[in-house]
Amino acid sequence: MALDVGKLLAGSVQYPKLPEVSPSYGTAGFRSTAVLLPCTVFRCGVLMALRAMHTGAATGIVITASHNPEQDNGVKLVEPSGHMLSPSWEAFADRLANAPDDDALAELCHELISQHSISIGNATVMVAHDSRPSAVALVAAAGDGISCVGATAYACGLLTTPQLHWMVMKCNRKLPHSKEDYFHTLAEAYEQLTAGAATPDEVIIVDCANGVGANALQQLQEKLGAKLRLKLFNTEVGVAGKLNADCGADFVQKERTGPASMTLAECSGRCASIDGDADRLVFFSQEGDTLALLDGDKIAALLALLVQQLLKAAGLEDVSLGVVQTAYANGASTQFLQQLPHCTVQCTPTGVKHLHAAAEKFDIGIYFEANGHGTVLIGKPFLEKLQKTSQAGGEKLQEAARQLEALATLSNQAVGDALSGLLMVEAALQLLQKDLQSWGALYRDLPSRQRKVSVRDRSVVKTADAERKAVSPAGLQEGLDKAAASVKSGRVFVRPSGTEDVVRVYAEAATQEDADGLALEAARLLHHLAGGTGAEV
Ligand code: NG1
Ligand code: ZN
Repeated sequence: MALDVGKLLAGSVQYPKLPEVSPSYGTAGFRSTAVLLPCTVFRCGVLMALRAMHTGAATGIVITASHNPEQDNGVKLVEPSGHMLSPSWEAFADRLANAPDDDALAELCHELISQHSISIGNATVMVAHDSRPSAVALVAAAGDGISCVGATAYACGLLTTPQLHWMVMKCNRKLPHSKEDYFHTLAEAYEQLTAGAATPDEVIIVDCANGVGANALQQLQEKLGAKLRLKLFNTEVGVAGKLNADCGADFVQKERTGPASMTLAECSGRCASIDGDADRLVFFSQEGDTLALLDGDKIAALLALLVQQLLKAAGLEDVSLGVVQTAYANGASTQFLQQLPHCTVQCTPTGVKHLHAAAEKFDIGIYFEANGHGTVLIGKPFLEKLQKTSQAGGEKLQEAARQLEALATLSNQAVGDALSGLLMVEAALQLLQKDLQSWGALYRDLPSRQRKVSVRDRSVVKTADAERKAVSPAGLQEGLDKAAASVKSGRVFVRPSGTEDVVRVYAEAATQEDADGLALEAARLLHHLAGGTGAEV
């Protein structure tokens, strides 16, 4: 069938492109103030419908701006595999979002259809949203985009981002994929993985960022029963002004403090914090004046130990195990992981699409960003090997193989997932017999400092070597090298953000004072060489 241009134009005219808005597909899709988004989201609906027709499988859209403030919104695009939109389509997503008018949009659709020989026909796009008030209008915009090219929008309602990714993946594998199936699968896998270990006495305190994760964790708790007890904080979902406000994983990780609404006593328990769409997770515990933070790096280290223990018990030490990080990983975590036997450590650019792709190359790939976004990927060839072990080996071997299988089910194979991560961490603590203190003591973080620097045009900053080196503007890297060499264990890099109009600076050193000084020097170099506006944000 051919594209019904009349229908496309009739839809498109309701979502005019504002000339002053130039959307850009960033680190994780499009994101901006919600009022500027209807046109972009409508066009994403069109794109994902065509992607579904091209692949012959369901795709997905999540309306969310994650940890950003409530007035922002955004759109995350989901492949039939459950992963994020294929990078090969990102440039096209940009062009589509920036088409100046309806005719230009129709022309681009024709170009995409002919370039990929897409046959217009039945297709499904699954659409979910987080708890932002702007979701209603944007879900409608996505639905209109999907239907005006002849596909069906399947409204999945209020979900966490990873839940929708999981549902798309399972749907296309023709496996049970309802919201209920998600909770059931996670709870059952957790039970299998921890069978035989003592149920923890401690209640896990979870800061839910006043976001959709609060609802999801409540449902998960119902399935878990007495196996794991959660006490939820910041659960005011949909209450104006509350989402991510002084709480949530991003706040805790960046501010190094517990959520404002929680008392010191509450923060001194076994605490976890998730973000507004529940794809990031960090743990923390107040110890006197300081907050012990167990971030994505620490989670990766803990899960690497768990995987190694299970592999050893199953007699499967010859498998390839990789841990994938970004340049933001604390240098102490990289060192810790590098000294683990049979473990390869790799660094990729920021953004889970890069980490995920690298992790997939290992039999078992663990990936985490320092901010707590990540998962454990366990590939099919490995699972097949495992099944043979289960059948052939003795009782102990079989038990470990079953646990590895349970871990493969528990870890979200589509994308980083705070709920799945929470259960993986709890299982790991039980099976490795650790508490938050001994987990935290695996290694000591090097002091670090992050800054955001406002420049006239952040695209003048270009990087290489997984963002660890600045190749432009000229002289910047030389300046950074000189500054880093002047302090003990100094490391510093800068990169343009993919979600905000800033250049990010990361510095670490043996002392906090030196890390702060290094970050300040990098900001000074940026002002000087990249046209800083003087604003430090
Ligand atoms: P940008 O703004 O490109 O640094 C941030 C996070 C990413 C990722 C994305 C998507 C940092 C330093 N960067 O990207 O890790 O989570 O947002 O949400 O945390
Ligand atoms: Zn998020």
